[in-house]
Amino acid sequence: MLDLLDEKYKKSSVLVVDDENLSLELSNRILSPLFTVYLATNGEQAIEYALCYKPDLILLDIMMEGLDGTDICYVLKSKPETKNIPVIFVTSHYEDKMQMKCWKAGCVDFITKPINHLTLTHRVKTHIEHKIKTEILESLIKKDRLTNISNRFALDEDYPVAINYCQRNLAYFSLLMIDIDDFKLFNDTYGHTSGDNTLIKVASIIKKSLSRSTDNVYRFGGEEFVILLPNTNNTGAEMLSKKIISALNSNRIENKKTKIGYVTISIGGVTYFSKNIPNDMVEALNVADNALYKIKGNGKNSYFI
Ligand code: GH3
Ligand code: MG
Ligand code: MG
Ligand code: MG
Repeated sequence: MLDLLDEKYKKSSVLVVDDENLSLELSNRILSPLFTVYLATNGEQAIEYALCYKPDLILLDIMMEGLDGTDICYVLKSKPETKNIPVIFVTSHYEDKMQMKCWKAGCVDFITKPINHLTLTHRVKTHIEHKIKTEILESLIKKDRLTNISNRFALDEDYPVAINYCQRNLAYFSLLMIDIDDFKLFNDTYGHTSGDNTLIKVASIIKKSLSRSTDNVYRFGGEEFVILLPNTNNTGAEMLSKKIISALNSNRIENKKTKIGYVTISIGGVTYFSKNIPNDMVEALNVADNALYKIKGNGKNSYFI
């Protein structure tokens, strides 16, 4: 994790927003030896640059023509792309009423003008480090350690987001449950470490078969995976199932004690239309699991949706 922190820290950037060129130049001189620095002189430019460059921190002047600092902060905090970027207000106006307005707008800190070189450097460093650590931790808790794909925690988080769009718009939604066939036999034949390596391979084959950015695969449990497919009807879900099964079959990972002789998977799925998509994921999982059960009893290496 420390390596990752180091790497991200070296690439971090700061957006400085101030309508006075002298202040901008001073901050730029202090920060540019350490970070990539973007400079904006008004609110519109600040929002545009924040959306475009996704800086790791924003230093925001309060008193400006047009949109002032707190207005800008409210806009940034309302957009999903910029809401997690920490904002530090840089100001000479520090009375309580103004301070409260800034905290309410969502800032993480203040720096007073005239700017002190050491305070600016260390406040910025501290907040950037904190932001990067939070991002790393957030991504780690959502990843399965073995296969490096999303885990069940991520599935719980992503399901409501995935179905929301489809429920509101007249869109289909499909969910697939994948289970490796005769995997206990594989472990018994080749050992647990080979089993782990096969899980990694299967996860990667499934992931590579997904073509849309909104499709995602999760490790659900031991040798079980779940795929969420927003905007996908029954035909689409069947096409993808076929694609994954044939991708795995063409890899011919040996599982010699089975009838077919290599590792296969079975897929059970469910498709819903718009308002019919259940808010409770367990409902969809149960239907997919029942479909999977049918395939297991029907010779495996196939799908049923
Ligand atoms: P079926 O075709 O009916 O799915 O049979 P199966 O043997 O795959 O199913 P079962 O549920 O009986 O066994 C699943 C096996 O998956 C049990 C366990 O040995 C293996 N397994 C689960 N998680 C892991 C893991 O993280 N690593 C390894 N190597 N094996 C695992
Ligand atoms: Mg100003
Ligand atoms: Mg299983
Ligand atoms: Mg199995």
